[in-house]
Amino acid sequence: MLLVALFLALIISNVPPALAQTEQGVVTVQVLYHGTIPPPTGVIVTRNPEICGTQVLLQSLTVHSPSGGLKDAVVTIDGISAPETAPAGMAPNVLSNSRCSFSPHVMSLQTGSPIEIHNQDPIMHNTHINYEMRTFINVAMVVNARPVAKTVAKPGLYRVQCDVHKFMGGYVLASTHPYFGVTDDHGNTRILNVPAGHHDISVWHERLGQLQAHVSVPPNGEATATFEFREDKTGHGRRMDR
Ligand SMILES: [Cu+2]
Repeated sequence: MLLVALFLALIISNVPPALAQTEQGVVTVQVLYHGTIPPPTGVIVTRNPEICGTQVLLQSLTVHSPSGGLKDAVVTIDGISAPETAPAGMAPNVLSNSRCSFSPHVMSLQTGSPIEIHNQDPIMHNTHINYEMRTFINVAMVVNARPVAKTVAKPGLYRVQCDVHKFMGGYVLASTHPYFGVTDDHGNTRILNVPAGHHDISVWHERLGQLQAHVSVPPNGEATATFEFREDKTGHGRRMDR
């Protein structure tokens, strides 16, 4: 009996220790725009002006004053894999038709999780999302419609439009991993639980394009990155050809 116990103990001691939890840190990012802000484009509303208003002002650059913080830029760690321990069930990413616009205007999500389309307006919208020039989903959202969900399988850029109100637009950027963020009103975002080490990092903006940079994430620490888009097309960080 003692021998058996010893034998078992030997086997157990030969089992390699469980893989150590990868050390992680935080990446804090600020995205700035330096330059003049073009005037918004005015669009006369012909469908549902009673709800949407008679005119809509479209502005693709939302810049905080005086900091220059750029809203709705998507920051993504590049060349990184999703953690092996995937979360159990991915939360839906709610895309609302709200006051004749898409909320949020720009969304980032991880592949494998659903986009869940809602209609909060007392009028019909028709949400039409394209991926690489093809329809990903095209759905009429009547008044009080139940949410419609579809899982995003492929990474990349999805263009969101409404077929009823052509001025409504939005974007979804899908990554194969959870290391991304969308900048807030001040141009800030934080990416949590990033594996420690050196990473390429990029930012995408619907009008200004992409910039790349590099960060070194310390274990249990914080790395910061600042991206600067400039009107003259030079940028802090390497501008990628598009
Ligand atoms: Cu609409």
